[in-house]
Amino acid sequence: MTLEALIFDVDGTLADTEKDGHRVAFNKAFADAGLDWEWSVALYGELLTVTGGKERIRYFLQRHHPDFRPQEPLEDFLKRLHLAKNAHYAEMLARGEIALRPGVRRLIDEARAAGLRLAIATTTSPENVEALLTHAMTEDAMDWFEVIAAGDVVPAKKPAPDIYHLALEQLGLGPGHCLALEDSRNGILSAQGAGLGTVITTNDYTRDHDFTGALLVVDQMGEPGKPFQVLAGDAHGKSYLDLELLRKLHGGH
Ligand code: XBP
Ligand code: MG
Repeated sequence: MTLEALIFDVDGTLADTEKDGHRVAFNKAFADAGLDWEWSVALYGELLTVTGGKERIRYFLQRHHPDFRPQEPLEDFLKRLHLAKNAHYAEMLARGEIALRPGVRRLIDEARAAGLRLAIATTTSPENVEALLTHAMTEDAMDWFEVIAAGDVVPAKKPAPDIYHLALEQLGLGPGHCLALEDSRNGILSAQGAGLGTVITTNDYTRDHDFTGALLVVDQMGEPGKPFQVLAGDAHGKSYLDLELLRKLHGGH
């Protein structure tokens, strides 16, 4: 089966958005709202087991502030706080504070030049995807991705396969013609649930996750002269992730 499309996760895969992006933005939104909550790097690692910003705040309240009662219905409170967080996140991106991970731009340029189709399957909102792509990739990067499956458009977020099912449906392709690029346990469960072969680039939060069944697990995509570290799988003698390696991984799966 030919490889026709690459489907990218966003947070943690395209950029290290969690520790220095979303986490910091959540804390700013809490401070703005007069809440004395502070999500440390370690606590945020625990909270990341829950995908989705609103869902993450709800989980935090259940576990750490079970007696907290907002002055408005909980759903409205979560929505408002989450919007405030995303406003801070967008501002951070506009200030150029978050860059793409090594090798991402190179791989995407190579895939585009080779005529591969590109898609996104993420838990975060379409607005956050747009902010990241336009500020960290390039101004018209939204046009590079034929399909952007994002946010609350599906009933269940990752690790459910819904968002990948939606991306495949919109691409009009079966999973055998695509590969997913992910960074987390919830991400690989979602991609594999939709029948996709998956390549993992880990980050500080996900290095120890269980990536059983991944085609390859590396610590980054790497660049010529900036090799990745292979954590599991066969890198076919390569030191960075390129199309040739992706095609080999795809062919063997
Ligand atoms: C990662 C997530 C998101 C982000 C925060 O999604 O779980 O919740 O942490 O973004 P993915 P939101 O790895 O699938 O891109 O606050 O917009 O949910
Ligand atoms: Mg991710």
